[in-house]
Amino acid sequence: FSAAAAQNGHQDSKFQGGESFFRSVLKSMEGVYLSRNPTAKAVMDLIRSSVHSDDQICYDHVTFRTLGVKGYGIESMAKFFLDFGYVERDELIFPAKKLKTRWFAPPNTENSCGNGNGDGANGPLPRIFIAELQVDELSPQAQEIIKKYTEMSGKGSQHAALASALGSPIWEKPSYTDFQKLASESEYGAWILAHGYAINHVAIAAHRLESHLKNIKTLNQFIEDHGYIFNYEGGLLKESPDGLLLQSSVIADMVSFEFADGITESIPFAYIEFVERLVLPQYKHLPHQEVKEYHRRDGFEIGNAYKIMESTSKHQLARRAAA
Ligand code: OOG
Ligand code: NI
Repeated sequence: FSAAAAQNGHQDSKFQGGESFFRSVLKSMEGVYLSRNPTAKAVMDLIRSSVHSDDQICYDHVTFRTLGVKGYGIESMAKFFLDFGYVERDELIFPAKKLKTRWFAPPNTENSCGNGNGDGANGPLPRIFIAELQVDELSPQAQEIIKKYTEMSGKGSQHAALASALGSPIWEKPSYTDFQKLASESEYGAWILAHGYAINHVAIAAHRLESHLKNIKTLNQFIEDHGYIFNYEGGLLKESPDGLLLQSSVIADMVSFEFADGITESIPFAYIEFVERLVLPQYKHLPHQEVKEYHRRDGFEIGNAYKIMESTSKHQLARRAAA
């Protein structure tokens, strides 16, 4: 492994354990995401159908949302990934959203994107981004609602990966009243109450596509031309201060959800994101075919993330209703 990777803060971690099993779990999580979010699936199919036949979609990262109640937070979901060789990386704090997040770098496997090794969950392993709602900072009423559901789940949080792979929250369905009350204070919390450990979004690595769509601006335009509605919070393209991390997202799908008290309502589920990681200035001279993922801008950016997470907000979703 190269010195360049080390300089970039990239740790060389080896995959641990049964890779086929790990990928089966990841594929099940992906299956839940694709089957319940028709827009995410359609956008992926659109990209696949438009690029040349040997092109593949690589996932930049996969995101989960958790509740900051002891035993239910970031660590509950992280455990599965750490057990197979993922490495803990940076924490980001979002005071205005009462959120804390951490991301995890994937271990090395043989798969690289675009060479016939497989795409999606079969491709290069994605970064894992896990958010945690700081429940202690919410009102006593909101805390009470959340704790009612976490408590009824017993030891369920020890099986977060299983819950995600099955698409089944570890607690019983919320009542519409509880969901609404919590949503009025934290839409983020209400989302977790309804969907639990299901994948919140998958981000496609634009820079790993082979066609002209590898430029995120071209990709955004292409998808928008097909009628999909982007999250315009802070503008369509979210750009890190160093200019090297570019992100955008199509707003979440609405799904029909049957609450415990028999009420059925349409609520936001998952969304799809796009990421372009530019080559770091010190590797600008490298010929394109020699550029590896670790030569590119790594990590996440707080300013971008604040805007991306609005992809499930009422405010952004109203834009589709108006379109
Ligand atoms: C997380 C949003 C942040 C990113 O790539 O910065 C994010 C969320 O919606 O919970 O995914
Ligand atoms: Ni993301």
